[in-house]
Amino acid sequence: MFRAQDVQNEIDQLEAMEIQRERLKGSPKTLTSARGAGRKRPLRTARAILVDMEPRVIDHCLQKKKKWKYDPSRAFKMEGGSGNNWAQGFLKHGENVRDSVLDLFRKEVESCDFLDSFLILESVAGGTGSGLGTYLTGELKDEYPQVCRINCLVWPHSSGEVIVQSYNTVFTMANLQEYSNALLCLSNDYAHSVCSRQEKIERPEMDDLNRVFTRDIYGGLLAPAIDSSPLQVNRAAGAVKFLCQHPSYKCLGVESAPRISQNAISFASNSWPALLKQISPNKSKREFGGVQLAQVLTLAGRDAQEYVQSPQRQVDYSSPYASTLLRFQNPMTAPLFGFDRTVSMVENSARVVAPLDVAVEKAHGMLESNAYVHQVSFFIAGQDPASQTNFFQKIVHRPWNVKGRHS
Ligand SMILES: Nc1nc2c(ncn2[C@@H]2O[C@H](COP(=O)(O)OP(=O)(O)OP(=O)(O)O)[C@@H](O)[C@H]2O)c(=O)[nH]1
Ligand SMILES: [Mg+2]
Repeated sequence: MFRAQDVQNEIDQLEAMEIQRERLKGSPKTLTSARGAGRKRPLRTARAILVDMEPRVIDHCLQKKKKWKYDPSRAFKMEGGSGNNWAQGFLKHGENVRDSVLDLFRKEVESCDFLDSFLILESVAGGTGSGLGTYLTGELKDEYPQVCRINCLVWPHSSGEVIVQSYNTVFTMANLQEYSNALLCLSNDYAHSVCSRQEKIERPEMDDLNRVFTRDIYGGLLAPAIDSSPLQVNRAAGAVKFLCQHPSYKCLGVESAPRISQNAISFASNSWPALLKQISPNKSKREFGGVQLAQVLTLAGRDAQEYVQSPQRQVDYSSPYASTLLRFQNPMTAPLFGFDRTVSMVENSARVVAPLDVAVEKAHGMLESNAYVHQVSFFIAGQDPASQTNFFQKIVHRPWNVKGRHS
């Protein structure tokens, strides 16, 4: 499954930068203050639950201990994986592991002072993230109906990494439409192009793509921000409530600025209008077409509040296409990712339509030629062949009259 540790890594980096800044200022809070000098801070534990149907990735995550660690008692792993088979993840592993995994959730939830939402990280191409991730999201909906579920879905490269990725993608999207509050679609193709074109990385690796996603997710949804409207949308669940007001429209896309190479950070000087221009809704409309329903823009930087509240801002930024909510980070918060100013935009728009259209069409093509149908049929054995086909039809057709949506 998609590696949640990268989100935490990024948060650590932010904290390290803040410590460095405090250190330069000579603040008594720093680690090198007279009392704390030379002392090692205890490792923090991620508030996360790791689930996989094969041990490799989880073992790797548990071994990694830098400034923080995962709690092994919050990890659930099995042997064998799901063989890129959505049905195996959903129909077989789902029921088998349900009680054990929900027990881990219960323990974690009980240890929370405040529970905003579940952030579920999964890829949609393999069998575990897509199938089991979908099943567990449905169970979380039943167990914790009041808690917002945000699924961060990593879409595979369109060149095709997994032969049945179109099935897996369509099944996941169709079911999560019902189980989730928001589907944040993160495309490996897009992250790859950000890394190679904008960040000038010659051969982007998974870690590079994950860094792009982490920044988007953190900057757009997780970093606490203040909203000057009466809505007070300062946390992820609030932002989702604003973005996904209609239950049929849950697909979100995300964009951040600046996107420049690591080496250029110290030379970068970005004004708010310049940053906003980089993620301008006009550009988004031009590129993705269709309707944009809502946007949450988060500005992070010491003068973000002044800018958001300045009359000049109205001129610099306005979206004729979507209801827009502007948020800003507390001026005392460290700037994000080493930049003095960053802007992140999460939007409910037609972004997902084109890639989803491709996935639906490919899945239909495969279905028509009966390709890999046996994978799913096997798990619904005992039903007559007609109902097995119905199972496909129901899922493939269900909510995704894609071309009719958003446009
Ligand atoms: N961006 C990114 N994509 C990843 C990462 N790990 C896997 N993927 C993508 O996820 C897809 C493969 O899915 P996996 O997550 O490996 O599969 P799984 O959910 O473990 O399912 P099974 O292997 O069938 O048990 C491919 O499209 C990969 O490119 C990651 O760390 N970052
Ligand atoms: Mg796997």
